[in-house]
Amino acid sequence: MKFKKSIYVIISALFSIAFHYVIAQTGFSNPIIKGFNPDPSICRVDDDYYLVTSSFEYFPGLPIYHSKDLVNWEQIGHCLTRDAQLPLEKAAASGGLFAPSIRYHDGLFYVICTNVSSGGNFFCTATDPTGPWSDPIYVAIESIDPDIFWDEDGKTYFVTQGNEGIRVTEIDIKTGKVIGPEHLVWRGIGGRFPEAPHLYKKDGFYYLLLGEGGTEYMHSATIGRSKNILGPYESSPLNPILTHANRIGQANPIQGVGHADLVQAKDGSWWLVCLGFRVTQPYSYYHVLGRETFLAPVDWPQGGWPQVNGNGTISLDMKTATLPLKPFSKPAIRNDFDKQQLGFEWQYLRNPLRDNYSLSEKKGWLTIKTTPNTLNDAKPISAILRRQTEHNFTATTLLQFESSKENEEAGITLIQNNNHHYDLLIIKHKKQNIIQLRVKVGSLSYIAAERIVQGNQQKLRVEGTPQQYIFSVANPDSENYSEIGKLDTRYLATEVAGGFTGVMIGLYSTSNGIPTNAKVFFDWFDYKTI
Ligand code: 6LW
Repeated sequence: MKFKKSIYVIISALFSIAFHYVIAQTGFSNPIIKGFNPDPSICRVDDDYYLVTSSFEYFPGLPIYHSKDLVNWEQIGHCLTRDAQLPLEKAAASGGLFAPSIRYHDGLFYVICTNVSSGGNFFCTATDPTGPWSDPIYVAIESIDPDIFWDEDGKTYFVTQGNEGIRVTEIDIKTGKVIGPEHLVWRGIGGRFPEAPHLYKKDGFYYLLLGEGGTEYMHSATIGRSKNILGPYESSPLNPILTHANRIGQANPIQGVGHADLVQAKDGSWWLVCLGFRVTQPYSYYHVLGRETFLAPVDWPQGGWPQVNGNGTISLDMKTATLPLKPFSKPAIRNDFDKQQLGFEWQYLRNPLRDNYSLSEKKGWLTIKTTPNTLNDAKPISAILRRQTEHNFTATTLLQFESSKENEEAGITLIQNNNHHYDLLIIKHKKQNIIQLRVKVGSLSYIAAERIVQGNQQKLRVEGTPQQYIFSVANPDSENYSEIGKLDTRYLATEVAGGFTGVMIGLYSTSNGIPTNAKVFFDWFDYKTI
């Protein structure tokens, strides 16, 4: 009997080792969500993971992603899809929605966020993370980076950033009403901008995870713990538990890592999602893709401190065992505009002028009506935009432009914000169609190249490399692209343009200040990454 039992123990141990090395897969690539997707927050419901990132002045707001394995993610919707939920009229570039948090409690999903341009802190709820989400329930606490923590005694706390440190305040979860005093609970380890708080309870301790150092090259994640939710919090001896602002991080192509959230997988393993940015090359100190979402394994022994990926750094090529991988199918390169709605990847700048877009007016084409507002205005414009997700990409569109007026133009733009964009456009001048490559970098604005083209249809193409964007055109039936010009990527970098977003690729039309309501048609849009 004893012998049988030990054979059984040995066989199951062998199975578990085989599972670890054979079934659990080894290695994954970072970032897990590419292009402008900062401030990630994550929650798990059984075998499913949900993640939300910030979206600033873009509409709809707060993309929501789903995964079965933490490595492969698919967007399933947005939290804020109705104008009433997301007023963005007053949102300048990088205004609007700051860092969100996503939580699941008692059968309800919660997204907690701040609209810094209107209304402040709020949370929304949904029974299904694909939506619909409730209207915002506002919470009268001035701050950013809010989270909600449900304590075991039934009390609910709003956890937020504060200039002095992290604050914890009891609220009524039904109404959002503040029902207790604000407590400053921890200042972190002394880095600038203690923010991005998330609170967890484990092994009898409250753990408070922070971002510190600001969201640039000094960024980090730190953690403290306390037996009492209101503190005092003791700093981890491993702090900062994540940063590249040190010697081992100095040559890393990922910089600015910080602003993190923790999640425990069903198998008991712990993981961290965080933001970081890929510089255009090591030591270049320019990034154009915005802050993206990264994943790292966490070792968190019982009663001990969490340790991120061994030494508190992450890499593009992560050599670590993952959960069994469940990839999604890859998105198609071509968007033919033959569906009734645009895909989740498309965004508007501020609340959309809905009458200006149609997918049915000219079948199989996207119709965009011009507005007087231009790409230089911090206003709603006539454009659909998607993230640049890799340094190396090709974006191409076929456009039909039938304007007879000199104030009307349409084209493809690479836009970091309304003061920093490169536009490849078609415009009428002396009855001729002219292609222009236009630069807007702060107070500098000029036409870098121009050329007369024949006919009303043109293919416009942008190729991206880490250092340059290459702009070219071709006739509708030709694959023979002719180069219009090259521009440096660095002048669209966050280090030049400022702000919290990343480069977006847009299809747009404008009537340059004069209300004319012309129409421009886009047949398809190809986006290919290399
Ligand atoms: C966000 C703050 C931050 O609210 O940047 O990286 C701000 N961290 O936590 C905007 O994303």
